[in-house]
Amino acid sequence: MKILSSKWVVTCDENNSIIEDGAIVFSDKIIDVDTKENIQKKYPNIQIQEQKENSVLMPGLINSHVHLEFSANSTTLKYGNFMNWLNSVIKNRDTLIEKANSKLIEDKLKKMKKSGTTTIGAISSYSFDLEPCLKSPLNKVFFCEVIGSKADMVDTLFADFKSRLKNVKKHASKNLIPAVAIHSPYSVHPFLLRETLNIAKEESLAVSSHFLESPEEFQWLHKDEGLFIDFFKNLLGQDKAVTKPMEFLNQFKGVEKLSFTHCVEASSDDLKKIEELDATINHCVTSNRVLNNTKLDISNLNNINLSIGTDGLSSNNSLSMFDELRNALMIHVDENIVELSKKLLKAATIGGSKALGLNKGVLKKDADADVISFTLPDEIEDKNDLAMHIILHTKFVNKTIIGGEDV
Ligand code: MCF
Ligand code: FE
Repeated sequence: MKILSSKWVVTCDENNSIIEDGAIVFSDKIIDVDTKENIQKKYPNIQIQEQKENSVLMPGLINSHVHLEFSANSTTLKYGNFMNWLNSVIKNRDTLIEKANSKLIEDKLKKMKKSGTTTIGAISSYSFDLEPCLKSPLNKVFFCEVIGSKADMVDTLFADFKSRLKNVKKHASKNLIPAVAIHSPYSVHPFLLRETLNIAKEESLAVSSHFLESPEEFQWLHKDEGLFIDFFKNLLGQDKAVTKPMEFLNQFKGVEKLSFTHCVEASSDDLKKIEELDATINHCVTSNRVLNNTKLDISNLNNINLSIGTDGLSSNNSLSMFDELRNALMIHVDENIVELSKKLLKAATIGGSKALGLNKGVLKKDADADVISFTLPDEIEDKNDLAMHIILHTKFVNKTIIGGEDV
């Protein structure tokens, strides 16, 4: 059992409680959270490790959507328009994937840890990121991706998906959890969609899918029109979308741990359905800005759970969650910055935990003890501004605890 105390303990619980001069007691799970004074009285024989002046303790950040295999990209891919990006991915994919060797991915994972991330939802297209993930102390929900809309390819693609999933299952542990990623409604054949979802439902695996990320995708899925026409005709000999958005969403009924990434072009009916499915929206604000110049209307999500993902370096210049949170603060200009900051910190912790089906992201009795500690540059005038200052000023953490262990 260990005790840490800090000037500020940000719990990220349902009441957004912040404890000034607080402390946490934990082993692999959180045992108690209270003021330092009360903790001292309750556990008089345990030494308290005091954090520095102006320190913050909070749950480790959860990056619910990242493509590590695309980590070699910095200046190669085209931004500004989704079709240009997609064509540039197709052109450069092989070179980029080859460049992203285990060493490079290991290095990115270390940087993610240093910038406050303790858990990732890793979207894996080929399992080339499995080895570095296994070496990293971060918690990984490892999503094996299925992609392919051509009917004559589905058997091969399904077999390949099953063999990747089987291999990930061999390495499953407390901090590596196998899961299923559906690439998107436009790129996955109905057979693959049904069969992979059946596996996920039978085995209670978390599922995540990209959904309605660009205006081009919207036009193609709803009307078989727009810039996707040429792409599908030339590359795949297809003239119609394989699944309509609502048909697609309906397939996910019965999936327990479910998230949809982007959703910037989702209709109000789609959003209603996402809420009914009790699914999360993975919000990737930087990716949406650089690929399409679109943004999710976060004021219009009703009770849909929100989580934050950086997406990959294929659509971001950073895998740091604090960088991503700062971008979100700057992009959502219509929101009150103080309230938005609170909402974003919750999305980056407890929101991500729900998306991935975990028991983390909150400093509360019985939650997993995944904790970060860092210091603010100066004293806080108003406690209500704490979340905002955390987002504005934090780049790196001083301490990372995962499952109760210093890592
Ligand atoms: O989320 C972004 C943009 N939307 C879709 N896909 C990806 C993103 N970043 C990487 N990808 C990957 C995806 O997993 O791109 C590949 C897929 O394997 C090719 S998309 C034709
Ligand atoms: Fe993505």
